Amino acid sequence: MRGSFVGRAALGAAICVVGQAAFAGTITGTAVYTGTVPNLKPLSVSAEPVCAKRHATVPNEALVLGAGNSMANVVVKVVSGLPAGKTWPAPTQPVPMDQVGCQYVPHVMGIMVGQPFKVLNSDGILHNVHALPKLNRPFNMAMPPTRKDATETFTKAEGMFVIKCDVHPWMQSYIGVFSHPFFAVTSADGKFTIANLPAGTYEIEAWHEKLGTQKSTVTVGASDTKTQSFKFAPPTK
Ligand SMILES: [Cu+2]
Repeated sequence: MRGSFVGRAALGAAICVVGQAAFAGTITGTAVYTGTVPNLKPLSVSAEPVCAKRHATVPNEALVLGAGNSMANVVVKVVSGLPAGKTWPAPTQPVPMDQVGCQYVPHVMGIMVGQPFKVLNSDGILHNVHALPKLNRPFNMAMPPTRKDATETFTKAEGMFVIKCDVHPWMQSYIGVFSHPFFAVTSADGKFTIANLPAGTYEIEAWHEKLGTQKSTVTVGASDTKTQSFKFAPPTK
């Protein structure tokens, strides 16, 4: 009988540990575009013969929509409400950004302070990766054809900033640097999920490169999933 009691106690402890991870708060939602869909012209890559062989143009990613006008490339992040003084270690797994057919892939990224940012050059041609942060140290890195990858890190949390190529002016991406892991970038389905939040009230912000930012306040309990969606449209004049 004693053995069985110990066994049950151990099982209870195990469930408790699993419970802490599995039942933390989650904020999920969708970013949707509600304005008139603009006719964005593709961008010519004819200035770069190697890329032009692959494709004459690349999509203009200023607004990337999915079914029902769900929005890709929206960054949703927690801006306040996290426990004061708590820190989160940076993942050792890099955030990659490739240069493919004279286009940055992905177009929008989030990364943690100290996490490796790995820039790849699948094109095998000269690119120049020019990051333009205001708080972090800007870098301007030539990637000749022989340089297949390069790694940088960012030392300070900072809102979204531009990375561009000085050789191919149509190449542009955006990255934000976070001191915590509570952020997400939407794919074309517009969906985001921020998981493992301690119970609390959070201010969250959704950002889009052309349509600005929106804020919302969401309260989650220790085992809650709350839905908060964002609608974007151009300002009416
Ligand atoms: Cu380039």
